[in-house]
Amino acid sequence: MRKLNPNEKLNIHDILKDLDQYHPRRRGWTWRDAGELKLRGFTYKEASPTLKNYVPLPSANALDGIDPQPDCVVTAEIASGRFEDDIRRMRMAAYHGADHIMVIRTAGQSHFDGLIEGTPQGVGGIPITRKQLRAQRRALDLIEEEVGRPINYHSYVSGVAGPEIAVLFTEEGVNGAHQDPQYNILYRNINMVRSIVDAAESKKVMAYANMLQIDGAHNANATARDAWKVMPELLVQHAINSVFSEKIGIRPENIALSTVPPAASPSPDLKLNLPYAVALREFFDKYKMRAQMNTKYMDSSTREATVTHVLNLLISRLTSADIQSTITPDEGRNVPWHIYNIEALDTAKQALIGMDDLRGLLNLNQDGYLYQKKREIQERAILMMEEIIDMGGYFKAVEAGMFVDSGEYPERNGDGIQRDIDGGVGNNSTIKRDKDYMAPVTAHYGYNNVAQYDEKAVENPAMLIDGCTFEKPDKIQFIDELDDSDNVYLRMEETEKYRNTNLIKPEVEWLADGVVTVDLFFPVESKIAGEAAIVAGRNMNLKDVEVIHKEVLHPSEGTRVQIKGKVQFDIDMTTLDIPEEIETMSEEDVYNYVKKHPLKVIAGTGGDDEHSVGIREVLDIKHGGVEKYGISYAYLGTSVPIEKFVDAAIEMDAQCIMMSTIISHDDVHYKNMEKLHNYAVEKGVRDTLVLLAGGTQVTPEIARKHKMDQGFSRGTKGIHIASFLVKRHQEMTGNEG
Ligand code: Z97
Repeated sequence: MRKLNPNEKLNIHDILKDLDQYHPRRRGWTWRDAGELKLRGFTYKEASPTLKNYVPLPSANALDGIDPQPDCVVTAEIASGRFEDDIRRMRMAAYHGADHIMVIRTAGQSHFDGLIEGTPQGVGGIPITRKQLRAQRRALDLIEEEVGRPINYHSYVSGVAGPEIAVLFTEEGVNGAHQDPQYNILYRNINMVRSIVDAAESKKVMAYANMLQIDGAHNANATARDAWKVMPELLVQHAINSVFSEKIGIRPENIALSTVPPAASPSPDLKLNLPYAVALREFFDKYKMRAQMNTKYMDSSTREATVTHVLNLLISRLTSADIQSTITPDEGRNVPWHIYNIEALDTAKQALIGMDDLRGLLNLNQDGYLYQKKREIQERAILMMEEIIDMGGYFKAVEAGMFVDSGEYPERNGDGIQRDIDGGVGNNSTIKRDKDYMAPVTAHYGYNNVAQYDEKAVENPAMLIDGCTFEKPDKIQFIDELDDSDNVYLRMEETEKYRNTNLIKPEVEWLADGVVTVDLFFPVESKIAGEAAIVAGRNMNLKDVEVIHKEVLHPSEGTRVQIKGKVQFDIDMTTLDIPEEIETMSEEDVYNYVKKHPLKVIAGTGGDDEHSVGIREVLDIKHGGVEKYGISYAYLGTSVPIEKFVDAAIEMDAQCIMMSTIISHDDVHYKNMEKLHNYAVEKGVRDTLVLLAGGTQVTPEIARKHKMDQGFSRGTKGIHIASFLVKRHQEMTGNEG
C-alpha cells in the first residue's frame, strides 16, 4: 500500500482491500526513545524526540510550533463501536502524541466462549475480531511510518476466550493487552479455576509474543464505594498478577501495573494519591507503571474531568509513570468522541512537558506524613497477604469475600465481592490433560508430552507440523464476514456519499453522524433550564436533542446547560467561499529581518471610516501587532484623507501604508484602494511603497485587483502582515534575509 500523505485522507477501502493477505510487520511492545531533548534553546530532561508529522499544542504558536514529546508512552483509548471510524481517530491521535492505541471492546465480550468473526458494530466498544484487528493494525503500520514512531496496539485478553484471544493477538501483531484472571473472577463472575488455568496459557503466549501485559487492578478503584480504602488491597492484586506472570515467563519490563490515583478533589487528592503512588513504586520497582486517570468521580463536566486528569498527571510526574493513559473528559457522559480523545492527549502532553524534570526540582519528603502514610498502606497490604496465605490461599480468600470490601484492611465491612469455587461462568470446564495429551503448537503452557514423537520437539512442539500459525502466518484462516446484515461493507455503503466527495456533515464519532453540542445559559433554576434547553435545540432544527450536562450557577439566578442533537443538512464544500491563506514566516525570521532593515508603516482608517479597533489590533504590540516584530508605525487616526497617507509616507520615509477600511457601501473600500495607488504613482513612490488594505469586508484577491500589494480580511494577525511586508520588501529591494 502507498505511504500516507499528510494532505490526503486515509482511505478505508484501501485498508480493507486484500486484507486476507496482510500480515503485521512486527510483534512486541516498544518504549519511547526517552532522555534529554534540546529544542529551540530549551533543554528537556524527560522527553522523547519530535515526530515527523504532528499537530503541536495551540500555545506552540508563539514558539515556532515546536512539539516536544514526553518520555512516557501515551495512550488513547478509542472505542466508538465502528472500527472503520476509529481508524481515522487513531491517525489524529498519533499526530497529537499517542503511541499506544487501546481498543475498548464491546460490552460483554468477556462472556463469549470463543472468537467472533467479521466486523459487527459494537456497543460501548468494538467487537474484537481478526478482521477488525488486522485492518486496524494495517492502518497503524502506515500511521506509525507517517509520524515516525512505533505505535503500540492494545486490547483485552480477558474472559472465557482468553487463550484464544492471546493467540489471535499474537498472530495479528497486537503489542499489549490487559490480562488478569482476577478481573474475570471478580467483575465478570467467571469461574476462578477456569480463569487461573486460562491465564497461565494466555500469559505463556503473551510472553512469547513479547507483549506488554497490563493488569486489571484499576477496576477495584472504579467499583469500591470509597476507592481510597482499597489502596492496600490494590497492592495485593498487583502482586498476585505480577508474580504469576513473571513465573510463567513474562519479562518484568513487560509487566505493567494498572495504577489509578484512587481519590479526586474535593477529597484531599494529593494527600491520598501521592503516598499511594510512592508505596506502589517502592514495592514494585522492577515492573512498569501504567498510570490511568481516576474515572470514579467523573460526572458530565469536561472541565472538572480535565482538572482531575491534570492532578493525576502531577502524580505521574512525581512518581515517573511509564505509560500515561488519557481518559477522555467526556467519558462520564458519552462513549468518547473524536475531539475529546484529542483534548485528553493534549492535556497529557501539555501537563507532562510543562512538568518536565519535576523530580529534579523538588524532593519528596522522606519523613513526616508522606512517609508514614506510604508505610501504613504497605503494612496493611502485607497483613492482607499474610491473612490470605493463612486462610489457605487465593481461592479461599475470594470465597470469603476478601476483595473490594468497603472497609480499609484490616477493617472488613462484609460487603466484598464473594465467589464460589464451584460457581460462575465456565464452572467445571477444566479437565486434567490426559497422559497422551499433545498439542504441536508454539508457546503452550504445561504438560505437552511431545518427546515421544521427537526429543527436539520438547523445546519446539510446532516443528512436528512444520510450524504453527505463529511461524507460518499463511496457515491462519481468515474469515471475512459472517453476518450479512451487520458488517463494515453495509455501514460504509450508507455513508459513501460523504467519503471523498464534496459533501460534509458535522461529526463526533461516526462519519456524517451529524451530532453537535450547544452551550446554553438560562436565567432560571436547573429543572426548568433543562427542559428549556431541549426546546431551544428543537427550535434550532436539531433532531434527537438530549441534555448532556447541567450545572447550577445559582439556585435561582441561572443554570448552564449543554445539549447534543443532530443536524439535518449536508454542506457542499464547492459552495463555500474559502478565504485565501497567507503564508507566514517564523516570528524570529521576521524579527531578525526588521532588525537589519528597519521598517516603518503609516497607518489609519481611510476616507470616511471611523472604525479603528481592528487596525489597532494589528499595530499595537499589546495584541501581537506589527510593532511586536520591531516595525515602527505612525498612526494617523481615523477618516484619514487618502492623499494624506502617501504624503505622510514620503515625509516620514516609511516603507508601507496600512489602510483600514471597514465600510464597504457602494464598494467605497475598493475605490479608496485605487485612489491610494494612483496617488502613490502620481507622487512617484509606488515602486518603493508597499500598499496594504485591511478590513472585515476586504477580499484579498479583489484588493489585489484594485492595485493593493495585498488585502487582509477577518482573522488577520500582526504576524500575517509583518511576514507579508518583509517578503514584499525583500522583493522590492533585493535584500536578503
Ligand atoms: C482500561 N479504562 O484501562 P469486557 N479486562 C480487563 C479490563 O480492565 C477490562 C476488560 C477486560 C479502562 C477500560 C475497563 N476495563 C475499561 C482487565 C475493562 C474489558 O468488557 O469484560 O469484555 O473486557 O482498560
